Amino acid sequence: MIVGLVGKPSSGKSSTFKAATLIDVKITGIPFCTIEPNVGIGYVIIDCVCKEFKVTCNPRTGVCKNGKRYVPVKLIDVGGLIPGSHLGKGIGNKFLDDLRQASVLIQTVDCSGLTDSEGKPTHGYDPNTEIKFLEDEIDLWFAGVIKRALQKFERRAVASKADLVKVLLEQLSGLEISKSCIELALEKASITDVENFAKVLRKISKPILIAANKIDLKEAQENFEKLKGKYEYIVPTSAEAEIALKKAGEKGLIEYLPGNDFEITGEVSEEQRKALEFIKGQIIGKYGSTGVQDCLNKAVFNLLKFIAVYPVADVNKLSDKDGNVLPDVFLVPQETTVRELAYKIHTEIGEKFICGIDARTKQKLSAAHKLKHGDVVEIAFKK
Ligand SMILES: Nc1nc2c(ncn2[C@@H]2O[C@H](COP(=O)(O)OP(=O)(O)OP(=O)(O)O)[C@@H](O)[C@H]2O)c(=O)[nH]1
Ligand SMILES: [Mg+2]
Repeated sequence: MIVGLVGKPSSGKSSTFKAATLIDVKITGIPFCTIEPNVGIGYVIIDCVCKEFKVTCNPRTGVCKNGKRYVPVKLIDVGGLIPGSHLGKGIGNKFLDDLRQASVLIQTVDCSGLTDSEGKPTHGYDPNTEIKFLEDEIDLWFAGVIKRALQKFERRAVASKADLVKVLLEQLSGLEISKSCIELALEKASITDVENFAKVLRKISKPILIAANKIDLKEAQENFEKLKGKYEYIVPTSAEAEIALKKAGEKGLIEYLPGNDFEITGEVSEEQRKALEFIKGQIIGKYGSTGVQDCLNKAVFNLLKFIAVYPVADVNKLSDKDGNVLPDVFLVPQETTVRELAYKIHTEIGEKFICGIDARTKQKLSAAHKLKHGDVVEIAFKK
């Protein structure tokens, strides 16, 4: 599962990346600061089932704090996009290809309108323009990839729709697109209009969530009021505030669970207190949180509609074979079947699959049984 951060130069992609991963990447007000992509691990946070089962879990990856489980997701922060990027403008289109593996995109928007389409300082820039051109750039890049793929198979005879799906799946394998996404796109749009087909397929396979960033600025708050009803998935964010809170949390100055409010628990200077009070009053008080955590969670669970499941080796102990309780959480697409989960754990377990066992009911689950969010499952297989 990879989440891609996209946006125009100076919108705050690297700041959002740093806020989510705490990796100290280069951040400046100078456009095209990022050239080589940054890759790191962020977390989606879910209510862990350990509370319900009254056990203490031992996560192999991520952590569990007070029943909140931090499940790792890979984040990629790429260079800034400007109008014409797909044709090689700005720093070119190579880095667009860095997004091939992303399952969902978060567009950071400079909601303050204090930078233009190329990230240069200005006043009163309309963030709608940025949202629109960015989507167009991504769609045109997608269309380019699809066109190249189509050229390759034009020489082959495509007799039926099933053939077309097969060929598209094969040719677009580098784009992390599932068969069901291709089938759905073909139902909605004809392949003969490649640009329109690309738009439809991109929307289904790599949906975009908008992070209305720099919400700590007055201009951004004003613009956000005009934007919020217009887009289905839009979250106000302040990457800068999130970095400040995470840092203060690390130093023990505050008690902070990302995505929530915080409490001052340490010795803070007058300056620090003022900055923290500003974040509390102007951001958390108005929007509920700094928004960065919310973006990741919404991208994975609302846009992609993924679910979290817990594979275990023993439903009675809820553990793996070494006795670690609830060691893993897998993020999988909705409708994932028990057999598909088995294959995700290990190809061999998929091949030798007998049945699944539900930890709550201890009932057997068939290969085709569809998993639900929060399921804890053992896979029985031929040894
Ligand atoms: N006020 C405010 N400024 C921010 C916020 N996030 C980022 N910035 C500032 O915006 C500028 C650009 O931030 P970056 O994170 O480097 O932007 P980027 O999108 O990665 O830029 P490129 O790599 O050049 O494409 C820096 O001066 C940041 O300090 C925020 O939430 N609030
Ligand atoms: Mg950057």
